[in-house]
Amino acid sequence: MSHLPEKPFTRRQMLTGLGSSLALSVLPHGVMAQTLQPTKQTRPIIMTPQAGKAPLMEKGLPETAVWQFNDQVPGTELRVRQGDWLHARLVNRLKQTTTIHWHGIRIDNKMDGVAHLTQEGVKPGENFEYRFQLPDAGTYWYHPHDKSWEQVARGLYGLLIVEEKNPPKVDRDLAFALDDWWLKADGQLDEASFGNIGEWAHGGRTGNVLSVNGKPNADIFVQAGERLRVRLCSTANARILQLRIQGCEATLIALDGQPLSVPRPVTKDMLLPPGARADLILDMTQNPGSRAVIAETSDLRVPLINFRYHYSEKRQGKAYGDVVALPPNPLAAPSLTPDQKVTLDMTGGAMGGMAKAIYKGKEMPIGELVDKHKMIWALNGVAGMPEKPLFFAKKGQTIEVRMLNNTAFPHVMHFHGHHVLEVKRIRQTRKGRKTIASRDDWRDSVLMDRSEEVTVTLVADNPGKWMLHCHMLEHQAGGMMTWFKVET
Ligand SMILES: [Cu+2]
Repeated sequence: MSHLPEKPFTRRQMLTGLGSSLALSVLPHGVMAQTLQPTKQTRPIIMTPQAGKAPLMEKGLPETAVWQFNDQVPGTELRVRQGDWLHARLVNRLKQTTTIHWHGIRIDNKMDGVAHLTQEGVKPGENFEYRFQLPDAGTYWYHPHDKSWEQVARGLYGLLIVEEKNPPKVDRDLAFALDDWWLKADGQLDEASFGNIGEWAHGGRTGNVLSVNGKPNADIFVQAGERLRVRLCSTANARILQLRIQGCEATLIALDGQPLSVPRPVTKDMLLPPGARADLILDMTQNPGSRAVIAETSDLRVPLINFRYHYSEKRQGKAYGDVVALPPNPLAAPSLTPDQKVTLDMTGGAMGGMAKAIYKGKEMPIGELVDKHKMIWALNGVAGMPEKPLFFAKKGQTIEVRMLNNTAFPHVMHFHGHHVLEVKRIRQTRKGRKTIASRDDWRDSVLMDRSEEVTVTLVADNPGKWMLHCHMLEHQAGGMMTWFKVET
């Protein structure tokens, strides 16, 4: 297997080469996506994916040819109230089939937007009506689930915010889609890297340029003493973002849309894998004139969100008290004695030693899998969608899923239509296998390091056919996917 190709440029190199400087860039205020508030919605929101251009790089540099919803990256930021219905009409102006998947929503199965499982891909020029209720408050997103390794990487995604009936008191509520792009020196997508099997077999297609709501970074002016709610969503197709927050007090209040039972102060770098979300309360505790930042620290090492404290006086008025937990969403608690226990054995990839797997019902050696079918990963020995689901559940059953990462790479396992509770995590250390304390956090996207074993439980209470796959989109395309069925 070939090694990962070198990325041609870091953004700093690219900017230096083009005579610009990151340090000089100041974005105008107001970098937020367009917002629609369909609370009393009678007509559908029109969602149009099509080719266009987006200003992903610094001002004055060329725009990037992308695919985008409603002429912007990210697409229209949708804000609805918990319990409301959303009616969206997909109008496909791409040259290939597409869908919209509403990531993290415990949705009516017919509306889940998974091509070939819950609907057929919508053909070019055709429409599809999505109409569903939002049972949980929180931070979610939408993206195609049809050739998503290409469509999401080209810019098709947007944020979906479901507001609490009584949201916590903050001065501002800001949402950011954080993305990772692989651009050439001319600012255009490196098209040759799409479908590169070397990327698929390693950590997925990670890029050389990051974006915040479709811009190189965000500049937010704040007043000392302000309290912000900041929603972060990783729309990267493979990069695990490592985020460092400095210059303010950060408290984590929700993950993947679901409130933490006890908010946690953020004291070290936070990992945000593809598809995951984190809701934070940021208390701007520094003095006027200071700065705070949310920066990426994995390898690109760039500031993503800059908070610039005004020189004015501290915010007057009543000080905020301790950060309190958000009201929980109506999720059923799993039984301590599961009705079924299933195992998910993850194999394949570079340095994984997978010799063979079943593909479309036929066992074949790794050479044939890779060369003929671009399959390089397997779940329980099957590459690609298996004919039979991982499990059948009767509605309301508690299912325990023990996931074994027998590969040399991290993965982020995404459950559709349900959220899961981690009950056990075993990590491979130099001293042997070590059990890590599990938090009682609900997740729809579970990050697993190489060689880790993670056991989760879920209440299978949402009838239908649901996908379970790695959200590193090249891993999914390269075989890491399965499904489960919940009966009515
Ligand atoms: Cu993966």
